Amino acid sequence: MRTATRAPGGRRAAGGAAGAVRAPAAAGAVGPRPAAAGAPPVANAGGLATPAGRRGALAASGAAVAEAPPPACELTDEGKGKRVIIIGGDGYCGWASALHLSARGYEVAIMDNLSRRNWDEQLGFDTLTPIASLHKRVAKWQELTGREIKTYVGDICDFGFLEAAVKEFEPTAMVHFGEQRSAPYSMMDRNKAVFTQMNNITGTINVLYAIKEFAPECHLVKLGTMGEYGTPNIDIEEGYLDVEHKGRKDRLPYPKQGNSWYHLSKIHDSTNMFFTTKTWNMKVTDLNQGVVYGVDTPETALDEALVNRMDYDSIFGTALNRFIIQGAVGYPLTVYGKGGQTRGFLDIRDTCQCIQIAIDNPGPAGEMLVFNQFTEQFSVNKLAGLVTESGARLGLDVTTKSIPNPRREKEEHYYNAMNTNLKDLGMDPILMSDGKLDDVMKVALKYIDRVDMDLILPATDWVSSGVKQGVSKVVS
Ligand code: NAD
Ligand code: USQ
Repeated sequence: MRTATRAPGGRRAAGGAAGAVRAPAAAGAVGPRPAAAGAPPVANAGGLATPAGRRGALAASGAAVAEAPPPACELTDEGKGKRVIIIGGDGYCGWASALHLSARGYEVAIMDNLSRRNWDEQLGFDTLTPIASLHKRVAKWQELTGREIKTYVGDICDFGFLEAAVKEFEPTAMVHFGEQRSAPYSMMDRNKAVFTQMNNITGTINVLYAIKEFAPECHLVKLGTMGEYGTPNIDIEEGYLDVEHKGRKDRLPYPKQGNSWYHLSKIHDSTNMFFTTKTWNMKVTDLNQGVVYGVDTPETALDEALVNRMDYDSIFGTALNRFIIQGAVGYPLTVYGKGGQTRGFLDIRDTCQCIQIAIDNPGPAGEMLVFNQFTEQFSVNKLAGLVTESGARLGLDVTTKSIPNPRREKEEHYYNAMNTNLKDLGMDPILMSDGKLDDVMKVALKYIDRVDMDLILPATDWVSSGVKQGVSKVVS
């Protein structure tokens, strides 16, 4: 049931029935604003700008950026009766998805060992946005919406922990985001390569056993990645390829060519799930997701305590979010090498939409579904161009600089990936080419004072990193 009635006083009282919740007025916002369409561009100071300098320059130029109005968050009951464990629910995609599902009436539990916060601590990184603790986040969500999100804090590599949680919560679906997901992190040294593969592959095998033993009807929705396919010189299909060889035909898993220990861990997961789906007659959907960008969803924008993470460092920051923050702060966009690297991208709000669609559409038991989860594909150069245009609309002068590529990857290549499965099930994409990047840029500007410029340059080289633990600076 969908309702759009505004709750009394603009906020929902506890109770969790359907309705709408609105964010309070953007009090306490930091950073430059409101905007000035057509305001003069701010000079870039040779790319050596500091956040404070940028803020000053913005103020002096008269360019000011209004925050986007917070969208209304609707509460509905459409997921009623479905019980979903979100593994990795304290992370970027998991947190947004947990709130999206809770707002729609799914009963949600978050399972997370908080390791991601710990890795940031170890490396001296911080998200651009100041994220609250998991416990504060879910308490605030319940206060605003009346909807409870249960938490299980623990490691899915610990089977005893996983078993107890699955037996208690009795999920009808598990969404598995809970992995070490950075390619550069996995390439930093041997320890991190081994850790990434152990964490990701062991965790997924444990989840498969937990479902088989304690929740055999549960549908596993697992996050894979478009990078599993690599960059072949033929079209990328959705999971499977029809092959004719020496007069015989078969439909085979699409060939995989990962380009980091991380991407390879995802390939191993896919192979393991393909095996158990057939062997144990399971319901499994593998989502090969592209690079995600953006920060706010209607749910996370409700309150500062619900804000999602937004990484811009060279290890966990992904290309587009990094470019947006670099553009906001006045740092030249760091295009690696020739910039012809082409990938699939999607807005964080579309990640949420896709997860809901995947949960609601399990395939037949014994047949692993594979969906390519991205909405648009762009080269890195094209992304830099889109961020430059967005900056110009906000009165910011954004420049780009090609820097030596720390990765070993094709910098010019054919790329044409299919993505019709989710659209056929009703996915309605939010396209960045519609000027939607401006809202993300405004979030970056709001938190501009938190940017640590030392985190921007790449720190992991695919070839020179080795057994010795540490970071090899490739650019000084
Ligand atoms: P993230 O690092 O923000 O979140 C991952 C979460 O999983 C973290 O909160 C972490 O603490 C938790 N976690 C990791 N190992 C765990 C374990 N053993 N037990 C329990 N919890 C564990 O990552 P994200 O960006 O939200 O990505 C989520 C998933 O989506 C990952 O599997 C990633 O590979 C995939 N993906 C992400 C992107 C992207 O652009 N962010 C793109 C494609 C695919
Ligand atoms: N790149 C730049 N400049 C930068 C950062 C990246 O040119 O400052 C380039 C990279 O060289 C690469 C491309 O942008 O060619 C994408 O890099 P990325 O860091 O955005 O993405 P990647 O390392 O592939 O990993 C991210 C997520 C990962 C997810 C993957 C989806 O961290 O969890 O699986 O995107 S995909 O790329 O489709 O495999």
